[in-house]
Amino acid sequence: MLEKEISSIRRECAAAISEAANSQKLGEAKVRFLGKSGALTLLLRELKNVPPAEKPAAGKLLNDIRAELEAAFAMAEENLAKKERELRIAKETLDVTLSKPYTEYGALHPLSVVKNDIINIFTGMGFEIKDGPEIDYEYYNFTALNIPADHPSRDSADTFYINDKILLRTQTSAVQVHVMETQKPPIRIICPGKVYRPDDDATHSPMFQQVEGLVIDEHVTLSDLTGILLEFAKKFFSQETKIRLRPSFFPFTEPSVEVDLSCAMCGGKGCRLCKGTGWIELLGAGVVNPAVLECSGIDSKKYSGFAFGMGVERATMIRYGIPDMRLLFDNDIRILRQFR
Ligand code: 2NM
Repeated sequence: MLEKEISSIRRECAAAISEAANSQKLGEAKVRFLGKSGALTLLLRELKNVPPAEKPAAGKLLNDIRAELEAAFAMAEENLAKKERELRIAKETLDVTLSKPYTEYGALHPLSVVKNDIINIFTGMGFEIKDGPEIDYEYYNFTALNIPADHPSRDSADTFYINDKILLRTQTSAVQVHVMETQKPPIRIICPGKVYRPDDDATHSPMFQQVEGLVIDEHVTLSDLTGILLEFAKKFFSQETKIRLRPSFFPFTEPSVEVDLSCAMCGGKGCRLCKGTGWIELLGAGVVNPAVLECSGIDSKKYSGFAFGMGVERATMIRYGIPDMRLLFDNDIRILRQFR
């Protein structure tokens, strides 16, 4: 009796499996035979009506057929899944010759381009990049640079103070003091970075970027400075660029100079960019004041140095003829697109 039912379930199940055209149909068939109220489950419930003597054999028979059916379903599931996967792959096509959807490319901000250019020119001449804290002691920003206690640049109208002794650096030369304190000459470094001053108009921003350079070794002179800056000017603007040094004053250099570049836009004839003079001021520089060297423990009888500083925003405005610094910080997409 039991054997007959089992063999008919086995037959029906085999038929159902071979008829199942897809995974879903197969799943439904599995429920019909092995589910909570499936044919085999119902048969298992009949076990309680079997005479005790026949129970062990009947139980084994039912367990065997259950295992057999489960295995049959598992194999069929695997076969169907494989067939369906192959079918899907065969149907899928990828036309690699189709043009892709329009992509808007990003680009470096002009300030980053210019800063990188400046850095690359100087590292190409053997300068090392150094950075330091944007919040620093007034000692590093002023005192160690020979800037007197009553100097106007120390006023709270020209410097952001955190407290009496701590401020937002106004120049990256503060970093150079840290280097001079801890490193023996020869020193050949540039210090790119953000600096802060309470100015805000078409040519000043409360945050701007500087690149300052410092070379200290034996027998370093103003001629070395001139040569390095001429080379920089040619690489940054064009091979035709000339430089001009005018006397100036900084507490940290002696002598001090302002460095002008011949106007690349008009070739020196005079135009809007150079305001008719043929020259554009880009840098401050000079021979490092011996007092600055001594203050950081460098023997000024043995060593001398030169230093220079320039604003990245100003260099960017000059290179691209940008009339207002705020255009570089507004991030108006119509401006930025022009630098892609
Ligand atoms: C400038 C102009 C002139 C300068 C001086 C030093 C140091 F640390 F050696 F004293 N660093 N940078 C310097 C000199 C910076 O920027 C307009």
